[in-house]
Amino acid sequence: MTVFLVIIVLALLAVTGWQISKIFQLSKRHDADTSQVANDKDNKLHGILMLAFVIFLYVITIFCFWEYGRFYLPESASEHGGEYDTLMFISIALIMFVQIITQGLLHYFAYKYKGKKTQKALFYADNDKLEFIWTIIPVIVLAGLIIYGLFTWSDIMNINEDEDPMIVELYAYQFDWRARYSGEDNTLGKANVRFIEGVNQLGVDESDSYGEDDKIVTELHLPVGKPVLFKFRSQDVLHSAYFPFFRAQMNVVPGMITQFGFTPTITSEEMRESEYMVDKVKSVNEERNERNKELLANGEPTLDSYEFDYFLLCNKICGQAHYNMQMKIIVESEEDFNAWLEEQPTFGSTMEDQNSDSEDSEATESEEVPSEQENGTEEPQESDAVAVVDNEQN
Ligand SMILES: [Cu+2]
Repeated sequence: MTVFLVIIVLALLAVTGWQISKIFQLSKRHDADTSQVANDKDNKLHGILMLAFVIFLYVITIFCFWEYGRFYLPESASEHGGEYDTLMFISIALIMFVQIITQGLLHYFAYKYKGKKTQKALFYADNDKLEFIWTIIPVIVLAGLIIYGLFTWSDIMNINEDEDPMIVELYAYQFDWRARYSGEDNTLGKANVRFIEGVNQLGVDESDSYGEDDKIVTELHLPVGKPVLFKFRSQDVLHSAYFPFFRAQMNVVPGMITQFGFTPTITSEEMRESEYMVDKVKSVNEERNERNKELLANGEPTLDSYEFDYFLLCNKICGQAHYNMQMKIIVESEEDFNAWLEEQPTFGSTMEDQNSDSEDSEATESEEVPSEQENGTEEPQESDAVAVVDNEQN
């Protein structure tokens, strides 16, 4: 209803404006210049407007850098991140330099050579030398940027298998993530969505012995300074694994495995203590405190105070709760990591537990009738909905 009212008000305002402009035209004196051709006065006004516009652009650019520069990400927390940031910085610096000069010249010339009654434009067909210069300079600069970018790209994307990276699967589904560590053998067991059933949420193949020691977790822990190779798998639609603090992103595509590897260099604790993060957390908490005052006044529950953690996010709009798709990442020392991983149950033991549980419940079900299922209270298995998705892999 509000939208409808706003549209009506806007339409009425437009009609009013149009009517007022007509009144102005009618009320003009008869000897006024009604020609559609621009005169010297018009040209001067437009020349000044051209200059004013480029000055406005420069002012707003400087303001944005000044005001919003603090929203840049902090120093990269991965080994390749530095290379990535340098490439980004050089590209942006070059673009900024060229655009500031060319935009300035463009608008200045529009002002300087504005139309005058007494002046006639010079007919200047072409100049081979000039054209050669303004073609060859961008060609050299762009070729340099592209070659530099390609080298950086292959540096980042080519995983050095000699470094013996730790293999971790990241599994995306609507709307969450799971991580699967490959265990002692550093080899992931085969998986396929057709095997999804009960606690086997990722569809790991029970008959594959490599899968037995795999560990499936809801929180991603990484040892600092150790290369990790992620294998991405999607259960349903296209997702995108996005690690902003590690300068990494990879599409997660149903039916295929994509991969990306990096080496984390800054632990969660170190990042929390960095000057950048201390300031950021402080300002977030100040805002939350302000908000809490309002919430308290309204008798609503207040917000917790914020503490920094790395996050893995989904960067593809994959459905209604896409914004909710995030997984905490903890970068820690190798000892802490090993201690944590030690505590996680293996896939083999989880399946054993399920099998013995179901045997128990089968035994009790035959005694106690009716069971939950017959009452229709049990939720349908997720596997029913996804088993049709073909996700062959090895
Ligand atoms: Cu997603």
